[in-house]
Amino acid sequence: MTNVSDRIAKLAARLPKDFVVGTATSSWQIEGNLAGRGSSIWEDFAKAGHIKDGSTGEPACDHVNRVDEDLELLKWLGFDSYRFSFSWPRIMRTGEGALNPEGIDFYDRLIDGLLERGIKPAATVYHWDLPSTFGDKGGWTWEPIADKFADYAAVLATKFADRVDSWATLNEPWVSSFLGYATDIHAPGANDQAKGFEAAYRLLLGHGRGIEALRANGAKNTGLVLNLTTMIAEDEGTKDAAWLMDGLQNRLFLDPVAGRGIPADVVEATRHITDWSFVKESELAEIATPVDWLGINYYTPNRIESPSETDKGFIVGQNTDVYPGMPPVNFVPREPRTNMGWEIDASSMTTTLQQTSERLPGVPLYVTENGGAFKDDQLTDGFVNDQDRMDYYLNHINAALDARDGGVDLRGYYAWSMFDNLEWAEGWKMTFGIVHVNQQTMERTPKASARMFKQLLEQR
Ligand code: IFM
Repeated sequence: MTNVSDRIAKLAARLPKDFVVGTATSSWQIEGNLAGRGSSIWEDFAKAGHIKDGSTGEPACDHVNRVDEDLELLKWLGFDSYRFSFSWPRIMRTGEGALNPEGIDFYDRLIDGLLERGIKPAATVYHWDLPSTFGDKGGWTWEPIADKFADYAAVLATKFADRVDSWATLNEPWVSSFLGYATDIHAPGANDQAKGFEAAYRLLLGHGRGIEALRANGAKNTGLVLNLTTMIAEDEGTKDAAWLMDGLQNRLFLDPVAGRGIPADVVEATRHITDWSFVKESELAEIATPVDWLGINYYTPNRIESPSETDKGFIVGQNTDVYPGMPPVNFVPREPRTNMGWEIDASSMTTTLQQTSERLPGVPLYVTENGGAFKDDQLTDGFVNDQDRMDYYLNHINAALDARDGGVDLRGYYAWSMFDNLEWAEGWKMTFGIVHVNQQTMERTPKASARMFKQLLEQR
């Protein structure tokens, strides 16, 4: 293998100057300072014992208290943009009503600090930390939630639209609905397949109303972030299942946004689970409000084959639960895999980007998350030599540029994540950061992969 410096130089040579390179985080995963805000469904979920290592959200990466240090680190690394999310209960403790001045101050400091350092703030309105007050009422299955979300988006735009460069309404609504409502892998853990579909729909409606509210209050450059991927059928017998899985994860979100409504094959395949009576034509029109851009979070392809006597896939036990309506299949991720067990296949990212640009023609795309948790994350003698992660990034950024060279209107790429952080129900067990965070002292140490980004951005 050519050495890393040569690979960085080659990549830098093909990286367009106007191609945005950034890194991403989310509020619950890094902020901490729970006393400074209202409660979210993730604290409730943590208290109920659902987080593998007993993490609670406090101190996470203690980012609220260390924001200046973190901003300096971002500047040192040379990123063009930083993607972060607002914590809804930090803006309004109960999700509505009086603003929380401490929370507004924090995001003012973060956004101003980014701008002072020449880094574009890329904000996400909702990355999963729903106020507990709304969670108690049914969360994303509670009918008024889309309007509550639009009101919250309006508050954010009023306060920050003058300085935020780009806005995403939601991060990965598929995860919110099917991990949080169809199963109990994520908060709130409703474990009800029908609720999974209703939550997906109300999230989409929240997106449609949220984007209108953002724009009405001055926000520019507004979009949505979906976790999309390529479904690979390993045998003839799983071709239909792969298409349905594509429907459940990709088309269920892309089609309504593109104005094509809920995919008919998904409705048909899930009639025994839900009657879809919550869908209204007039609301589909709101969901189809054109977006300025679409973000794609890509990590791994979904490779499936017909079930056999021997379980081959690592998530066979839970396989179709997160895809309600799917026939039994085995997930068969190939080697190499990340610590999460996710197959590493950069070429599938190129395919996902090409496919999405065909499904949503004319809309600029961004890779808003991409990265991996790896075994070589360990801090040794003050250094983390995360060769696996560097290899992953070099291959995937090249794959993203392949899609761009092939005609996809891809405008940027964000590495997930800036920090080792709370990987939701996995707690600290899975670390995706390019910067190591010592869980006791909170000391930040840039890994080799962080230095790789610095070199890449300097050489571009
Ligand atoms: O950590 C998450 C992030 O919050 C959303 N996208 C996937 C990442 C890795 O699982």
